[in-house]
Amino acid sequence: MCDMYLRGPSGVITSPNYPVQYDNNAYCVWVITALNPAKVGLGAASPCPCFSALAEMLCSCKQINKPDKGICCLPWHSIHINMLHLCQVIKLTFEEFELERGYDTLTVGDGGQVGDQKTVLYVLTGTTVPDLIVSTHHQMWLLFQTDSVSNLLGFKATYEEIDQGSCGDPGIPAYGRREGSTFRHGDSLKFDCQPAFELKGQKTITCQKSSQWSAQKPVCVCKSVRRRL
Ligand SMILES: [Ca+2]
Repeated sequence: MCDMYLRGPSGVITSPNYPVQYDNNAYCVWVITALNPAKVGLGAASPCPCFSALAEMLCSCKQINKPDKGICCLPWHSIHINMLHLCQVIKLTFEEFELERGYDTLTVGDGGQVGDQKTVLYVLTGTTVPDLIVSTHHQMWLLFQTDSVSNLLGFKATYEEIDQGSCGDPGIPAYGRREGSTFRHGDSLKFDCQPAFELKGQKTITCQKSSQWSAQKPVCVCKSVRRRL
């Protein structure tokens, strides 16, 4: 339950016991690996950075070291390695999030080395539902740690494989509008709110090379109405 190796293309991750409170002294690890065979296509684009690591994982034959000539021994059939297109990364979207602030944490990292400080993307805690997180590799790791007192509801998140080079769809704020509908590196999205609502946060966010948006998507809050006495 607590140490799980998950595969794409999609799935759900919850804290232990969810939707009941998590345990004290929890230490849970998840590693998500993108693997969508449907994305393996002939004559696809040139290999991306995630390519070799994933190919190594899939293949055991030695020819793997000669990507221009080698044959990759995929489980379902053999295929010329230079024709593979396996550039999928992991998008994590939170639905609920409730951890004891500062004492219970969910650390999210890029790649498959759980706990590697160099690969930490976010250390999440508290009760604000985080925005989506996208890895830059074909793997993402999560580490859930709690202390010895006080436990809350925990978290529920869904993961999904998406094409590398995207920050993922951050959604549209309730009572808001969005200009822009592409989420590739360098793309920007502009937000505004319906009448009677005002925008809190950044009006424009940009998809950065790190596959993270430059800021969280804004929210639309009701304009304060002054009462006449
Ligand atoms: Ca705690």
